[in-house]
Amino acid sequence: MKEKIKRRARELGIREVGFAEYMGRSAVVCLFPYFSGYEPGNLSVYAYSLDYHVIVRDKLKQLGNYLSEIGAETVEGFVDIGPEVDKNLAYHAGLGFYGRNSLLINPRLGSYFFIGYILTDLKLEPDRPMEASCKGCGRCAAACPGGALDSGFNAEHCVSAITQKKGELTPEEKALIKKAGYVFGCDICQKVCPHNDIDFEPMPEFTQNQIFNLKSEMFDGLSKREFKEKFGGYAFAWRGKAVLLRNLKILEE
Ligand code: B12
Ligand code: SF4
Ligand code: SF4
Repeated sequence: MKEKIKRRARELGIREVGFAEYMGRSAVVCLFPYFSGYEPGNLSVYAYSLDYHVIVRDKLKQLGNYLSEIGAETVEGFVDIGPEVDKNLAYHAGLGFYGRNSLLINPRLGSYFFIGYILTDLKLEPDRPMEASCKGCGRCAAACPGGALDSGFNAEHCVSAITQKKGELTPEEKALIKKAGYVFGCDICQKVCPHNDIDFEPMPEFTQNQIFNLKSEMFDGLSKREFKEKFGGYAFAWRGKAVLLRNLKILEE
């Protein structure tokens, strides 16, 4: 049955699938590679395409339909807001190992992928965690502008987290955004990682409708409704216009 599920997943463009156990249910865990190259601009690569939540959920729905066809009574798909930490489940499903940069790394894909999973009542033998491990070169920690990887992972010093924070930022936080040069997200600890020195095809869905660079004038004068209509389909819009304009002001000063 696992092979049948993997075959259907491949037909849907999902090449990396693993199986784990979660609270008495089976988890079908899938990786969604999104790296389409670095483009000049102030967005991190994961924010170039239309919102990954929508793309991943749609793929999981299609795979879930197949699970129902082969006898599943319960099928629930999750990305980002499920009951388990996504990386943890993918790790236990044998899909990768933890990098010092705190991300999950897959030997064939590096770290530029999203994780989504389906919880189901189908009885599927769990896979085992991978033996491989991060090269431990320390380049990610050395390159991190906020020192967020000096000891474990400290989200308070992570530029990706700061760009997504609402409200007024401290002078230190503003300086970090300026130093890193990102208006949304941050790729620095992935850019320097040797595990990402590989070639692979991203899923085509992540290469369409891309935006690489934001400017204040794109949002100035837009009402909330207009902003939502124009940019609501992108992950960078989820914290709203004010957060983006605040970050852009820091970068454009
Ligand atoms: C909140 C969040 C963030 C916050 C982090 C807050 C925090 N405190 O961790 C911020 C905004 C900083 C963030 C940034 C990014 N994120 Co994020 N984020 C999430 C989210 C939604 C939840 C993470 C969470 O709550 N963790 C809670 C803590 C407790 O979990 P944890 O730190 O991972 O540790 C647990 C396990 O992983 C495990 N564990 C940790 N280390 C180790 C080591 C070993 C050896 C073992 C066995 C276990 C283990 O034990 C812990 C307890 O369960 C996840 C999706 C999800 N629901 O899981 C995406 C997710 C982790 N993010 C993702 C991405 C892509 C990013 C960015 C690259 C985006 C960007 N370009 O800016 C950056 C990377 C920053 C970095 N260096 O990690 C992807 C990662 C894919 C991957 N290859 O790993 C995820 C999985 C989203 C997805 N569905 O694909 N993120
Ligand atoms: S995403 Fe950027 S700020 Fe966050 S840990 Fe990686 S390099 Fe540091
Ligand atoms: S940069 Fe080096 S230490 Fe950091 S995650 Fe990659 S291999 Fe591991």
